[in-house]
Amino acid sequence: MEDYDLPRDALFLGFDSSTQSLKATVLDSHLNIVATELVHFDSELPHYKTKDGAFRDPSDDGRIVSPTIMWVEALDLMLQKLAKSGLDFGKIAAVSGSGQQHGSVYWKSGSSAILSSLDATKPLVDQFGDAFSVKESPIWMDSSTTAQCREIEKAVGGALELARITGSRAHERYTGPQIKKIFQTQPEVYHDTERISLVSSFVACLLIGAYASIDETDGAGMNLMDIKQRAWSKVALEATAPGLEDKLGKLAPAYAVAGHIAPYFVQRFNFNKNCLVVQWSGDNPNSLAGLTLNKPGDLAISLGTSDTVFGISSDPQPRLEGHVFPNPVDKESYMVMLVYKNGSLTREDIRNRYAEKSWDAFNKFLEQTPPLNGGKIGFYYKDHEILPPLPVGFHRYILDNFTGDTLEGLSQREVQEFDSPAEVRALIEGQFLSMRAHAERFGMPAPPNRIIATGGASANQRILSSIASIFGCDVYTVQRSDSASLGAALRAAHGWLCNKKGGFVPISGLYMDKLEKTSLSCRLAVSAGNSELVSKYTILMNKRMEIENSLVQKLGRY
Ligand code: ADP
Ligand code: XUL
Repeated sequence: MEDYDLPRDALFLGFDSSTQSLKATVLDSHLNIVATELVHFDSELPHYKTKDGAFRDPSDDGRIVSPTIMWVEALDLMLQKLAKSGLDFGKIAAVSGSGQQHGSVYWKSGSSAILSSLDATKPLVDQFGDAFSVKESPIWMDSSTTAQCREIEKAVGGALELARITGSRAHERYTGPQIKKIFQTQPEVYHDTERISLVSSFVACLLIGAYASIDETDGAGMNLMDIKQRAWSKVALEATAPGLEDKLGKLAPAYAVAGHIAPYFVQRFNFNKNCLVVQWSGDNPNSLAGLTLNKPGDLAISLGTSDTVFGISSDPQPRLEGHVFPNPVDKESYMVMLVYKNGSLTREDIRNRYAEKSWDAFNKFLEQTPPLNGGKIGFYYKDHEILPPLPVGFHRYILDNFTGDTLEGLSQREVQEFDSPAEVRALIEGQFLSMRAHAERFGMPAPPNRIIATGGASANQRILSSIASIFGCDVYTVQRSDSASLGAALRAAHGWLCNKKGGFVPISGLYMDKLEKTSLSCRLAVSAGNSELVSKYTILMNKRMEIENSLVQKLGRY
């Protein structure tokens, strides 16, 4: 048997540069967590005045950005915090990371010189003030590029053709449409940009002191990469902006080494000069790694700022809905995913409006109300939704005489409001009925073999119970809800091992036969709901989809 052991004293560091915070997880060579840390943008870097890590531009509908330099200062602060906690940086054999997907960073011409000559006596934030041609990075929540999406789809031969090539039809938040908007609205800024990074590859640039590649998994979130070839698609590049390939640089597999840690970190924090920086990737792909998802029947549900559902597939069929990415820890298989913009922030909004701003009150309402909510159905879009593509707005319906036994003859009435407990249940049931319906339509397993839940809201047992009842399967959780930074630390170890072996090795070699003894193990949180209730939810789900389809016809954005 191959020797997949990691050096006994070695540590592996994983970051997650997410929407609301920067997180870190450190694993030892037995894959046990030895340190975690978090920098919350709004509260710990208040001078940027972000709300939930971003700015919503009141003058430009759907424009949502984050100050790029805030992510740099967050790294300064994170490293200080880790140093204070006593972490011995000298033992870190490899670092990797995760970034919110799709967000982009625009390096001004000449900035590679800044990266390669960092002054270890100064914080990073003091050295990158003038490095970006666009100071506010568009992030995944942005929905201001509908026109560019339609133009790109038209130029490549239609939405389905673009999905077939790149894994997704054009989506507003995807990086290609974002780049096209910058090229069209600020051509001089586009021309003064020497490199475009994703949030993930951006932080890797800081760590290696040079431009890091975009990895082949997060690269699939741009509408620019051919997912089968794992190379930039000429037709998609041409449909987006001129001279783009040079600005993107080369792609690299997620398990490849981006470079050695820059001397800056060796001098300032005593990193070992041989410490490897493994390619960074997107947050959902890193979660896939951290949850050790490797069976086609398993699904993961991530309840972070966005809600996502994802699984693996060996023969994915890209469609108008959903996304296909190469699996970041496997050379053959793919990751399939659906994404909702109205995740945790919308749950917080409903909690604040109807449940005294408290999760306890929110959960009490879930306890007090019956499953199926007496036929009360809600659609809650605090932000423009991705799935379905509906604009901001709340819509509520009551199904008269709903028993859950038949769809036949059910009619709905639109109402202005429910009582507070019913609002909370309508939100939660609505979110997961929609997720189940779209997952089934996308060809994900129904029912799944099991669901592994992660992300901030997976700490809420009541929400997990609703998921188990609606999907009709067991729900598991992992030891910590930040599976993206955990996955990044695991990928750091994987990249380190691939480098040592001189080529790709299966990641399962790292934890095979010992998963239970590592921090990667998961536990049963809620058992599957009873089958009678599951079939009633199926009726409610089908009715909900009927109403959703008519809302999309009336108000839909595509
Ligand atoms: P991201 O990584 O996208 O920044 P996280 O995975 O850290 O987000 O999740 C943050 C969210 O978790 C918060 O916005 C909050 O609403 C949610 N959250 C935390 N605890 C609970 C809870 N007990 N019930 C429901 N949601 C929760
Ligand atoms: C994925 C997506 C979000 C972001 C932020 O397509 O837009 O899940 O990755 O978490």
